[in-house]
Amino acid sequence: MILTVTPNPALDHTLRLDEPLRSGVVHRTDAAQFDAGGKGINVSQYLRALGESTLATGFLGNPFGSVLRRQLAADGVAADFVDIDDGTRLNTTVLTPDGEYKINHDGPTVGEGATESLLETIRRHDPDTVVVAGSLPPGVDADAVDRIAAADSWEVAVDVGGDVLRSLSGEYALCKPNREELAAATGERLDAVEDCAAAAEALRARGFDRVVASLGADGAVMATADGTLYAPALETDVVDTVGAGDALLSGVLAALARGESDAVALGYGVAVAARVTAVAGTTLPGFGDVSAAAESVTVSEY
Ligand code: TA6
Repeated sequence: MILTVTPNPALDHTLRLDEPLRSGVVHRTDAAQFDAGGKGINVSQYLRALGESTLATGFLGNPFGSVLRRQLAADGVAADFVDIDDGTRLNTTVLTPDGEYKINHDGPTVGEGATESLLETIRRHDPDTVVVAGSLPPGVDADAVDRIAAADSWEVAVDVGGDVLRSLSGEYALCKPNREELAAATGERLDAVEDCAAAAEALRARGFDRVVASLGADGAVMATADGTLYAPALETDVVDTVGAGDALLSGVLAALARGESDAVALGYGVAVAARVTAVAGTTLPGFGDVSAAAESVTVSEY
C-alpha cells in the first residue's frame, strides 16, 4: 500500500477565460471547477485510478478541509487526515488564451504535536511506501519530513520544494523534482536536458536512490545507481499542466510497486502524465490504455 502525505492540501479552483487577463477588468466565466488538491492527494487519486492500493493523509482544516473530505469520499479515495485548527487553503489556476496563471496560498499554520499525530496515523495504516508531496505549510519543516523517513521501515518518496530537498538529510527511495526544484536543490542553472540529467545524478548522490526529474515538454529523466534514463514527453493536446508532475510520480511508483524495471517505470510515468495534461485541472482522465501508450515511450540511457 502506498500512503501519501500532503502536509499542505488545497482546494484547487480552476477557471477558464476566453480572453487574456487585464487589470481593472471584471472578467466573467461559467467555466470553473473545484478539485481536492495538493500533490499527495493528487498522487493518491491517480494511484487509485491506476489500480494501486493507496490512502491519503496529511493536515486538514475547515471550511475547505470538509470539502476535500467529501470529494475524496465521493471519489472512493481512502483517507485518514489529521485535523488542524487553521483552514486548508484555496489554490487558483486561471486558464486564458495567452497562458496559465497559478496562485498557490502558503497554507495554514500547523501547530506543535501535529507531526506526531501524523506519524501515529501513518503507523496505524502500516504502508509499504510513504509519499510526502507538496509544499510544507508554516510550522512544518524539512526535519519533519526526515522524521517521517526515519520513523519505520517504510520506503519514502518525496516531491517537495527545492529548498526543502536541499535541507533533507535522511535516506529516500525516490524524489521527484521539476526543473525549477532541481535547480534550487543543486544551485545549478538548468536549461538543457543534459544539464538536468547531470543535476539529477548529483542530487541522487545526496541520499536518494532514484531522482525522477519532470521536465514538461522535454519529458523526464531518472537518475539511478545503474545510470541515468531519459524519456521524451508523449505527444498530446495539452489543456493544462496542473497535476502533470504528480501523475508522472504516480505512474513511476505504480510500476515500481508492480516490480517493473526503472526504464518501464519511467515510460509508464510519462504516459500517465500525458493523460493528465489532456484534461483540465486534476480531473481524472481515462487510464484504460495507458499501458499501451507507455510501450510507445522510447526510454534510453542518457
Ligand atoms: O501539482 C498540482 C498541485 O498539487 C495542485 O493540486 C495545486 O494545489 C498545487 O500543485 C499544490 O502545490 P504546492 O507546491 O503549493 O503544495
